Amino acid sequence: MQLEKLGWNGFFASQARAGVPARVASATREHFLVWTENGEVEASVSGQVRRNGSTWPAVGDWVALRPDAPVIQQVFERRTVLSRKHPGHAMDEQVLATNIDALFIVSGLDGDYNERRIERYLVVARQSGARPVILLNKSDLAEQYRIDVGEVVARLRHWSGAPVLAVSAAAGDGLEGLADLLAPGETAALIGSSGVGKSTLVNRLLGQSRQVIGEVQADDNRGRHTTTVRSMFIMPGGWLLIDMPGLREVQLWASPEQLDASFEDVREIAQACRFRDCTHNDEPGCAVAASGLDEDRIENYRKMQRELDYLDRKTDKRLMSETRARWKIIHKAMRKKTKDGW
Ligand SMILES: Nc1nc2c(ncn2[C@@H]2O[C@H](COP(=O)(O)OP(=O)(O)OP(=O)(O)O)[C@@H](O)[C@H]2O)c(=O)[nH]1
Ligand SMILES: [Mg+2]
Ligand SMILES: [Zn+2]
Repeated sequence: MQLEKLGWNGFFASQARAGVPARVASATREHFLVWTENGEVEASVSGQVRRNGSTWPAVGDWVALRPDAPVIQQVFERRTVLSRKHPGHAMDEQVLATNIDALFIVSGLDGDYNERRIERYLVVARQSGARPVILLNKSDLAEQYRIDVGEVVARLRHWSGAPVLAVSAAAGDGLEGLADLLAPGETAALIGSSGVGKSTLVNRLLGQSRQVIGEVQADDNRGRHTTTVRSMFIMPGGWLLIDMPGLREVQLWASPEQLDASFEDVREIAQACRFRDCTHNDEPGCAVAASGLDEDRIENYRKMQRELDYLDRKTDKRLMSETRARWKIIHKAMRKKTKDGW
Protein backbone atom coordinates (compact mmCIF):
# COMPACT_ATOMS: atom_id res chain seq x y z
CA MET A 1 0.00 0.00 0.00
CA GLN A 2 1.40 3.38 -0.99
CA LEU A 3 1.46 5.74 1.98
CA GLU A 4 -0.04 8.56 -0.13
CA LYS A 5 -3.17 6.48 -0.52
CA LEU A 6 -3.47 6.48 3.26
CA GLY A 7 -3.19 10.27 3.48
CA TRP A 8 0.58 10.70 3.76
CA ASN A 9 1.83 14.07 2.48
CA GLY A 10 4.60 16.64 2.85
CA PHE A 11 3.30 17.82 6.22
CA PHE A 12 4.02 14.40 7.73
CA ALA A 13 7.07 13.58 5.59
CA SER A 14 8.81 16.66 6.99
CA GLN A 15 8.41 15.26 10.52
CA ALA A 16 9.73 11.78 9.74
CA ARG A 17 13.00 10.96 11.47
CA ALA A 18 13.82 7.36 12.38
CA GLY A 19 11.41 4.45 12.17
CA VAL A 20 8.68 3.13 9.92
CA PRO A 21 5.79 5.51 9.14
CA ALA A 22 2.34 4.08 9.83
CA ARG A 23 -1.24 5.32 10.21
CA VAL A 24 -3.40 4.35 13.17
CA ALA A 25 -6.41 2.61 11.62
CA SER A 26 -8.10 1.51 14.82
CA ALA A 27 -7.61 2.41 18.43
CA THR A 28 -8.88 1.42 21.83
CA ARG A 29 -7.15 2.70 24.96
CA GLU A 30 -4.14 0.35 24.69
CA HIS A 31 -4.56 -1.53 21.39
CA PHE A 32 -3.66 -0.11 18.04
CA LEU A 33 -3.98 -1.47 14.53
CA VAL A 34 -1.70 0.46 12.22
CA TRP A 35 -1.25 0.48 8.47
CA THR A 36 2.22 0.55 6.97
CA GLU A 37 3.49 0.25 3.42
CA ASN A 38 3.61 -3.49 4.06
CA GLY A 39 0.13 -3.95 5.47
CA GLU A 40 -1.64 -4.03 8.80
CA VAL A 41 0.05 -4.76 12.14
CA GLU A 42 -0.92 -4.65 15.79
CA ALA A 43 1.17 -2.11 17.63
CA SER A 44 1.85 -1.08 21.20
CA VAL A 45 3.18 2.19 22.60
CA SER A 46 6.83 2.57 23.58
CA GLY A 47 7.85 3.21 27.17
CA GLN A 48 9.41 6.47 26.03
CA VAL A 49 6.16 7.86 24.61
CA ARG A 50 4.47 6.77 27.85
CA ARG A 51 7.03 8.36 30.14
CA ASN A 52 7.26 11.66 28.31
CA GLY A 53 3.57 12.18 28.72
CA SER A 54 3.69 12.89 24.99
CA THR A 55 0.66 12.78 22.75
CA TRP A 56 -1.23 9.50 23.09
CA PRO A 57 -2.01 7.97 19.67
CA ALA A 58 -5.56 8.25 18.34
CA VAL A 59 -7.25 6.87 15.24
CA GLY A 60 -6.08 8.83 12.20
CA ASP A 61 -2.65 9.62 13.63
CA TRP A 62 0.56 9.23 11.70
CA VAL A 63 3.16 7.51 13.86
CA ALA A 64 6.66 6.06 13.56
CA LEU A 65 7.23 2.43 14.55
CA ARG A 66 10.53 1.08 15.81
CA PRO A 67 12.37 -0.48 12.85
CA ASP A 68 12.70 -3.80 14.67
CA ALA A 69 9.26 -4.15 16.30
CA PRO A 70 5.67 -2.86 15.98
CA VAL A 71 6.10 -0.33 18.76
CA ILE A 72 4.95 3.28 18.36
CA GLN A 73 7.91 5.52 19.18
CA GLN A 74 6.68 8.86 17.80
CA VAL A 75 3.28 10.47 17.20
CA PHE A 76 3.46 13.06 14.42
CA GLU A 77 2.06 16.55 14.79
CA ARG A 78 -1.58 16.57 13.71
CA ARG A 79 -3.12 18.57 10.87
CA THR A 80 -6.57 18.52 12.44
CA VAL A 81 -7.92 17.26 15.77
CA LEU A 82 -11.49 16.20 16.44
CA SER A 83 -12.14 16.46 20.16
CA ARG A 84 -14.65 17.21 22.86
CA LYS A 85 -14.50 17.97 26.56
CA HIS A 86 -14.02 14.76 28.47
CA PRO A 87 -17.44 13.47 29.57
CA GLY A 88 -17.92 14.03 33.29
CA HIS A 89 -16.24 16.52 35.58
CA ALA A 90 -12.65 16.45 34.31
CA MET A 91 -11.65 19.66 32.53
CA ASP A 92 -9.74 17.77 29.89
CA GLU A 93 -9.76 17.32 26.17
CA GLN A 94 -10.74 13.94 24.75
CA VAL A 95 -9.38 13.35 21.27
CA LEU A 96 -11.78 11.37 19.08
CA ALA A 97 -9.90 11.26 15.78
CA THR A 98 -7.10 13.14 14.04
CA ASN A 99 -5.98 14.24 10.60
CA ILE A 100 -9.48 14.23 9.17
CA ASP A 101 -10.42 16.47 6.23
CA ALA A 102 -14.20 16.22 6.52
CA LEU A 103 -16.58 15.49 9.37
CA PHE A 104 -19.89 13.83 8.51
CA ILE A 105 -22.45 14.95 11.07
CA VAL A 106 -25.07 12.19 10.94
CA SER A 107 -28.69 12.49 12.17
CA GLY A 108 -31.68 10.27 11.58
CA LEU A 109 -34.82 11.80 10.05
CA ASP A 110 -36.91 10.06 12.68
CA GLY A 111 -38.20 10.65 16.20
CA ASP A 112 -34.68 11.44 17.44
CA TYR A 113 -34.09 14.30 14.97
CA ASN A 114 -32.71 17.38 16.77
CA GLU A 115 -31.36 20.53 15.13
CA ARG A 116 -29.84 21.86 18.32
CA ARG A 117 -27.60 18.79 18.40
CA ILE A 118 -26.54 19.48 14.82
CA GLU A 119 -25.64 23.06 15.80
CA ARG A 120 -23.45 21.67 18.55
CA TYR A 121 -21.71 19.22 16.22
CA LEU A 122 -21.06 22.09 13.82
CA VAL A 123 -19.11 23.91 16.51
CA VAL A 124 -17.17 20.70 17.15
CA ALA A 125 -16.43 20.42 13.43
CA ARG A 126 -15.29 24.03 13.08
CA GLN A 127 -13.05 23.62 16.08
CA SER A 128 -11.47 20.49 14.60
CA GLY A 129 -10.30 22.12 11.38
CA ALA A 130 -12.24 19.60 9.26
CA ARG A 131 -14.97 20.68 6.79
CA PRO A 132 -18.42 19.81 8.09
CA VAL A 133 -20.94 17.86 5.99
CA ILE A 134 -24.45 17.30 7.35
CA LEU A 135 -25.88 13.87 6.54
CA LEU A 136 -29.59 13.43 7.19
CA ASN A 137 -29.97 9.67 7.15
CA LYS A 138 -33.12 7.53 7.12
CA SER A 139 -34.83 9.76 4.55
CA ASP A 140 -37.13 6.78 3.97
CA LEU A 141 -38.62 7.38 7.45
CA ALA A 142 -39.11 11.15 7.23
CA GLU A 143 -42.68 11.05 6.00
CA GLN A 144 -43.72 8.71 8.77
CA TYR A 145 -42.29 11.19 11.30
CA ARG A 146 -43.85 14.16 9.50
CA ILE A 147 -40.50 15.73 8.68
CA ASP A 148 -40.48 17.91 5.55
CA VAL A 149 -37.08 16.95 4.12
CA GLY A 150 -36.93 19.76 1.56
CA GLU A 151 -37.65 22.38 4.19
CA VAL A 152 -35.15 20.94 6.66
CA VAL A 153 -32.39 20.72 4.04
CA ALA A 154 -32.95 24.33 2.96
CA ARG A 155 -32.93 25.63 6.54
CA LEU A 156 -29.78 23.72 7.51
CA ARG A 157 -27.97 24.85 4.36
CA HIS A 158 -28.90 28.42 5.19
CA TRP A 159 -27.51 28.55 8.69
CA SER A 160 -24.71 25.99 8.47
CA GLY A 161 -23.12 27.03 5.19
CA ALA A 162 -22.19 23.33 4.89
CA PRO A 163 -23.24 20.75 2.31
CA VAL A 164 -26.43 19.02 3.48
CA LEU A 165 -27.42 15.62 2.04
CA ALA A 166 -30.60 13.68 2.71
CA VAL A 167 -29.76 10.00 2.31
CA SER A 168 -30.95 6.54 3.17
CA ALA A 169 -28.10 4.21 4.03
CA ALA A 170 -30.55 1.33 4.29
CA ALA A 171 -32.09 1.89 0.86
CA GLY A 172 -28.94 3.28 -0.76
CA ASP A 173 -30.63 6.55 -1.72
CA GLY A 174 -28.92 9.94 -2.16
CA LEU A 175 -25.38 8.66 -1.67
CA GLU A 176 -24.10 9.55 -5.16
CA GLY A 177 -23.06 13.07 -4.13
CA LEU A 178 -21.19 11.90 -1.06
CA ALA A 179 -18.07 10.50 -2.69
CA ASP A 180 -17.61 13.73 -4.69
CA LEU A 181 -16.97 15.59 -1.44
CA LEU A 182 -13.72 13.70 -0.80
CA ALA A 183 -10.59 13.43 -2.91
CA PRO A 184 -8.56 10.20 -2.96
CA GLY A 185 -6.29 10.02 0.08
CA GLU A 186 -8.55 12.34 2.12
CA THR A 187 -10.10 11.19 5.38
CA ALA A 188 -13.61 11.66 6.75
CA ALA A 189 -15.11 10.64 10.09
CA LEU A 190 -18.70 9.88 11.10
CA ILE A 191 -20.05 11.55 14.22
CA GLY A 192 -23.54 11.32 15.71
CA SER A 193 -25.72 9.67 18.34
CA SER A 194 -26.05 5.92 18.63
CA GLY A 195 -28.50 4.45 16.14
CA VAL A 196 -28.40 7.16 13.46
CA GLY A 197 -26.93 4.66 10.99
CA LYS A 198 -23.21 5.46 10.87
CA SER A 199 -22.11 1.84 10.53
CA THR A 200 -24.93 1.08 8.08
CA LEU A 201 -23.50 3.91 5.97
CA VAL A 202 -19.99 2.43 6.13
CA ASN A 203 -21.27 -0.96 4.96
CA ARG A 204 -23.36 0.60 2.21
CA LEU A 205 -20.47 2.70 0.88
CA LEU A 206 -18.09 -0.27 1.04
CA GLY A 207 -20.63 -2.55 -0.60
CA GLN A 208 -19.97 -5.18 2.06
CA SER A 209 -20.93 -5.95 5.63
CA ARG A 210 -17.83 -5.08 7.63
CA GLN A 211 -19.43 -3.33 10.63
CA VAL A 212 -22.01 -4.76 13.02
CA ILE A 213 -25.36 -2.95 12.92
CA GLY A 214 -27.63 -2.57 15.97
CA GLU A 215 -31.37 -2.18 16.42
CA VAL A 216 -32.88 1.05 17.75
CA GLN A 217 -35.39 1.24 20.58
CA ALA A 218 -38.97 1.62 19.39
CA ASP A 219 -39.93 4.42 21.80
CA ASP A 220 -37.16 6.95 21.15
CA ASN A 221 -35.34 5.67 18.01
CA ARG A 222 -32.06 5.62 19.93
CA GLY A 223 -29.44 2.93 19.39
CA ARG A 224 -27.71 0.73 21.94
CA HIS A 225 -24.10 1.75 21.32
CA THR A 226 -23.28 -1.09 18.98
CA THR A 227 -19.97 0.24 17.68
CA THR A 228 -17.37 0.46 20.47
CA VAL A 229 -14.10 0.94 18.58
CA ARG A 230 -13.02 3.78 16.28
CA SER A 231 -11.86 2.27 13.00
CA MET A 232 -10.89 3.41 9.55
CA PHE A 233 -11.94 1.93 6.22
CA ILE A 234 -10.71 2.48 2.66
CA MET A 235 -13.60 3.48 0.42
CA PRO A 236 -13.93 2.38 -3.22
CA GLY A 237 -13.16 5.96 -4.36
CA GLY A 238 -9.80 5.89 -2.58
CA TRP A 239 -10.73 8.08 0.39
CA LEU A 240 -10.76 6.93 4.00
CA LEU A 241 -13.70 6.82 6.40
CA ILE A 242 -13.59 6.49 10.19
CA ASP A 243 -16.59 4.91 11.92
CA MET A 244 -17.00 5.97 15.53
CA PRO A 245 -19.09 4.87 18.49
CA GLY A 246 -22.26 6.93 18.97
CA LEU A 247 -21.81 9.79 21.44
CA ARG A 248 -24.07 10.20 24.48
CA GLU A 249 -23.10 13.79 25.09
CA VAL A 250 -21.02 16.34 23.29
CA GLN A 251 -19.56 18.93 25.58
CA LEU A 252 -17.53 21.50 23.71
CA TRP A 253 -13.77 21.87 23.88
CA ALA A 254 -13.32 25.21 22.20
CA SER A 255 -12.68 28.86 22.94
CA PRO A 256 -15.66 31.26 23.26
CA GLU A 257 -14.58 32.96 20.01
CA GLN A 258 -14.81 29.62 18.25
CA LEU A 259 -18.54 29.57 18.74
CA ASP A 260 -19.22 32.65 16.67
CA ALA A 261 -18.06 31.12 13.40
CA SER A 262 -21.04 28.76 13.62
CA PHE A 263 -23.51 31.52 14.42
CA GLU A 264 -22.75 34.15 11.81
CA ASP A 265 -26.44 35.01 11.47
CA VAL A 266 -26.78 35.71 15.19
CA ARG A 267 -23.49 37.61 15.18
CA GLU A 268 -24.50 39.82 12.30
CA ILE A 269 -27.72 40.86 13.99
CA ALA A 270 -25.89 41.29 17.30
CA GLN A 271 -23.96 44.20 15.80
CA ALA A 272 -27.11 46.26 16.23
CA CYS A 273 -27.40 45.54 19.98
CA ARG A 274 -27.27 48.69 22.08
CA PHE A 275 -24.39 47.43 24.22
CA ARG A 276 -21.20 46.23 22.59
CA ASP A 277 -20.78 43.49 25.18
CA CYS A 278 -24.45 42.44 25.04
CA THR A 279 -24.82 38.78 26.01
CA HIS A 280 -28.35 38.68 24.47
CA ASN A 281 -29.79 37.70 27.83
CA ASP A 282 -32.58 40.25 28.38
CA GLU A 283 -30.39 43.37 28.09
CA PRO A 284 -32.26 46.50 26.95
CA GLY A 285 -31.90 47.23 23.25
CA CYS A 286 -30.89 43.68 22.38
CA ALA A 287 -31.27 43.28 18.61
CA VAL A 288 -30.90 39.51 18.70
CA ALA A 289 -33.91 39.07 20.97
CA ALA A 290 -35.94 41.36 18.70
CA SER A 291 -34.77 39.81 15.42
CA GLY A 292 -37.34 37.11 14.88
CA LEU A 293 -34.55 34.54 14.54
CA ASP A 294 -35.54 31.08 15.70
CA GLU A 295 -35.76 31.45 19.49
CA ASP A 296 -34.44 27.90 20.03
CA ARG A 297 -31.39 28.65 17.93
CA ILE A 298 -30.66 31.80 19.93
CA GLU A 299 -31.17 29.94 23.20
CA ASN A 300 -28.79 27.21 22.04
CA TYR A 301 -26.21 29.87 21.17
CA ARG A 302 -26.56 31.36 24.65
CA LYS A 303 -26.30 27.97 26.25
CA MET A 304 -23.09 27.11 24.43
CA GLN A 305 -21.76 30.60 25.14
CA ARG A 306 -22.26 29.99 28.89
CA GLU A 307 -20.70 26.56 28.58
CA LEU A 308 -17.61 27.93 26.84
CA ASP A 309 -17.27 30.87 29.23
CA TYR A 310 -17.33 28.39 32.09
CA LEU A 311 -14.80 26.16 30.37
CA ASP A 312 -12.60 29.18 29.71
CA ARG A 313 -12.62 30.09 33.41
CA LYS A 314 -12.10 26.57 34.69
CA THR A 315 -9.51 25.24 32.30
CA ASP A 316 -5.89 25.12 33.04
CA LYS A 317 -4.69 28.20 31.16
CA ARG A 318 -1.53 26.53 29.97
CA LEU A 319 -3.48 23.66 28.48
CA MET A 320 -5.93 25.94 26.78
CA SER A 321 -3.22 28.13 25.34
CA GLU A 322 -1.62 25.02 23.86
CA THR A 323 -4.93 24.17 22.26
CA ARG A 324 -5.24 27.73 20.98
CA ALA A 325 -1.76 27.62 19.51
CA ARG A 326 -2.79 24.49 17.69
CA TRP A 327 -5.92 26.16 16.33
CA LYS A 328 -3.78 28.96 15.01
CA ILE A 329 -1.68 26.46 13.10
CA ILE A 330 -4.78 24.68 11.83
CA HIS A 331 -6.44 27.90 10.70
CA LYS A 332 -3.30 29.16 9.04
CA ALA A 333 -3.05 25.84 7.20
CA MET A 334 -6.71 26.06 6.23
CA ARG A 335 -6.40 29.60 4.92
CA LYS A 336 -3.42 28.53 2.87
CA LYS A 337 -5.31 25.50 1.66
CA THR A 338 -8.31 27.61 0.64
CA LYS A 339 -6.00 29.96 -1.22
CA ASP A 340 -4.27 27.09 -3.00
CA GLY A 341 -7.61 25.38 -3.65
CA TRP A 342 -8.65 22.18 -1.85
N1 LIG B 1 -35.14 3.04 7.98
C1 LIG B 1 -33.82 3.16 8.00
N2 LIG B 1 -33.12 2.56 8.95
C2 LIG B 1 -31.77 2.71 8.96
C3 LIG B 1 -31.10 3.48 7.97
N3 LIG B 1 -29.78 3.45 8.24
C4 LIG B 1 -29.63 2.69 9.35
N4 LIG B 1 -30.83 2.24 9.78
C5 LIG B 1 -31.09 1.39 10.94
O1 LIG B 1 -30.72 2.06 12.13
C6 LIG B 1 -30.28 1.13 13.10
C7 LIG B 1 -28.94 1.57 13.67
O2 LIG B 1 -27.95 1.49 12.65
P1 LIG B 1 -26.39 1.49 12.96
O3 LIG B 1 -25.70 1.60 11.66
O4 LIG B 1 -26.00 0.36 13.84
O5 LIG B 1 -26.24 2.86 13.77
P2 LIG B 1 -24.90 3.54 14.36
O6 LIG B 1 -25.04 4.99 14.14
O7 LIG B 1 -23.71 2.87 13.79
O8 LIG B 1 -25.04 3.22 15.92
P3 LIG B 1 -23.88 3.04 17.03
O9 LIG B 1 -22.83 2.12 16.50
O10 LIG B 1 -24.60 2.46 18.20
O11 LIG B 1 -23.37 4.41 17.31
C8 LIG B 1 -30.27 -0.22 12.41
O12 LIG B 1 -31.44 -0.92 12.74
C9 LIG B 1 -30.24 0.13 10.94
O13 LIG B 1 -30.82 -0.88 10.12
C10 LIG B 1 -31.89 4.10 6.95
O14 LIG B 1 -31.42 4.78 6.05
N5 LIG B 1 -33.25 3.91 7.02
MG1 LIG C 1 -22.14 1.87 14.65
ZN1 LIG D 1 -28.03 41.47 22.33
